[in-house]
Amino acid sequence: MKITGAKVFVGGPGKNYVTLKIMTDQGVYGLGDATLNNRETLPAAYLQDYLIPNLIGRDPRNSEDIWQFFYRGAYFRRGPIAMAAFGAIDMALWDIKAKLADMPLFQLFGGKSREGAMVYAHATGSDLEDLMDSISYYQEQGYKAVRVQCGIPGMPTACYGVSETKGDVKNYITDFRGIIPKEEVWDSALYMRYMPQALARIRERFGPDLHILHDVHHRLLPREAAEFAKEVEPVRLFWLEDPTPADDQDALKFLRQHSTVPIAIGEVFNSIWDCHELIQNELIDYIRVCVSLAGGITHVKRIVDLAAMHHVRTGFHGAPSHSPLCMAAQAHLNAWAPNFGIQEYLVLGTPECDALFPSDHRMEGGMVYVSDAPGLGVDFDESEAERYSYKPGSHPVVRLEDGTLWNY
Ligand code: KDG
Ligand code: MG
Repeated sequence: MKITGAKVFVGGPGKNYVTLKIMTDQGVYGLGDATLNNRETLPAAYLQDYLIPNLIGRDPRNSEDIWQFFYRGAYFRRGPIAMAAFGAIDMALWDIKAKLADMPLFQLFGGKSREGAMVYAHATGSDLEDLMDSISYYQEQGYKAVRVQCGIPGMPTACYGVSETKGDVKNYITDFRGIIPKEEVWDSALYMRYMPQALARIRERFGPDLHILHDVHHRLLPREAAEFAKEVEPVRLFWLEDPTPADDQDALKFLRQHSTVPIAIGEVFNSIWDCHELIQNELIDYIRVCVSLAGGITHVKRIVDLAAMHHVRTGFHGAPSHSPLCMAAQAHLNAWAPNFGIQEYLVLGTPECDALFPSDHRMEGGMVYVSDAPGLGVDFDESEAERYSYKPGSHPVVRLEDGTLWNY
């Protein structure tokens, strides 16, 4: 069996999904996602210029050897662009393998450990009242877990994960006005004064059963993060995400000495080498990598297995930029993983998105139920894809009031 060709598409409804399709001489094809939010053209170019020419003629069933060939062959290891490109190939090869076996992908990992996998939604508000309405909305939809982010009185510009005006549901992660980023201003002292009591009021209003998550988005210093984590302990958060910049792993040691709040980290990681110490030293509770940016199923499964040995559970990244292909690969891992924790889930199912990526993965009552179709269980409609093209976008850049550059 041989790979005969591969194509890359960039675009989607309000997103720049990077979709890879690998074709074989037996008519079976595989699909993968290489979307690197706001840098989408780069994994696409890596695939087109270097990886696809090296795929032609290879046996697609040898996904491990192909992964090693690209990873070791690049010489310059890791990094989000390369790992996203390797990840898309790997995802597509697992899709092919499962289609050949005529099985849904989770069967190749060891079958199902659960029927439904709990997901969390993003509740957001320009202020606390607005956020409370948003939480109620998701609760009414059946969600058992919500991430809560709100505007902070006196903060010079919008905080991470919130819109500037009441009820506005704009996509606050990508600004499609161009590649020159918007600049926001952040004040850690205001945040630390306001947010703990806001979280306490949310717990009071919604009672003990709702799973409440909160994302600090790398904005606090280690000492501040420890103080914040200690203060929010009575809220009993499901998790506190990215309390400090994730690249300083020692910061977590200090936080751990001061608080028992569950910690989730890893959406910016792209390899096991970024998180093995955090996992082995049991400094985190949830690992947030995603299949598309961390080298695909082959590599992420290694992270999941290491995490399982250290009581660290999964909480895969699933921001709005993740395509239904990445979310499907994660749905299969979530169905299998003995150490599944939760899945971030932003509503993908617009009619346009469903037309581009038809599938019967199902979300109901705050749980995702994985498809039983062979492979990833998601298709890609190339004629629909012709409607879309790349749109330049950017993340905001954050500064302190005196102009010092800070972490988005
Ligand atoms: O592209 C960046 C986003 O994926 C990130 O800001 C989203 O923090 C995020 C989350 O938890 O989904
Ligand atoms: Mg996050």
